[in-house]
Amino acid sequence: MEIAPGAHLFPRYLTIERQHALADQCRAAIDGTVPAYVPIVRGGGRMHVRMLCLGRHWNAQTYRYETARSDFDGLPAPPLPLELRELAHEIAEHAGMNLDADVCILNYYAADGKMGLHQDKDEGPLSLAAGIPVVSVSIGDTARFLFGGLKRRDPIETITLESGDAFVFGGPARLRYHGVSRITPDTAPRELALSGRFNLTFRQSDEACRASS
Ligand SMILES: O=C(O)CCC(=O)C(=O)O
Repeated sequence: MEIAPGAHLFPRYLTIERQHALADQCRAAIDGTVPAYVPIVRGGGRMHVRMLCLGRHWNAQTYRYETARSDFDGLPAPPLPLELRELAHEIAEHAGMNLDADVCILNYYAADGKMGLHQDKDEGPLSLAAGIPVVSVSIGDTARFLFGGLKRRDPIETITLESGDAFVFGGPARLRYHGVSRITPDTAPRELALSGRFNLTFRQSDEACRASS
């Protein structure tokens, strides 16, 4: 389903079995040896999610990618598992785009989780100029996803993201503002035994663009 040029929604892209496996993997990751944490952004505000970056770490103070979490505990970002890179590639292909992700930002939203309107623009000039997409996968509780335009004040569309949905924004949609205004507790499929929501966004940084060129 094309939401706008370059923005594609794939409702229930993942079967319940794949959602289950991914939910287990996310749960283990956020409470693993390099656990998810609540980032504090440059202005001093605490984010309303627990975040774990795989592959490369997004530093919430500098807004740059790095190998270790220098804004928090100095631990190295855990590797991005091959099967997750392949999943992101597969979803991007469905949208007619190419993605060789080297980063996955895994966010956990509790009942009061949310994320302000922002652009994903830290992956680097090569990646952004090429319109390489961000691939987003949602697992668990339903989210009210906000999808705006290229300027913060542009009109905003509300999209419901349910468990198993995939959303891709690349090309002319790559820099559109987006965020999450709320999640709806207790809406995750029962089989997942999950309270809250995981969202995984896969990205390709300039490091990966240079490595593949
Ligand atoms: O949780 C979502 O659906 C969006 C996450 C997001 O905007 C981000 O990680 O940049």
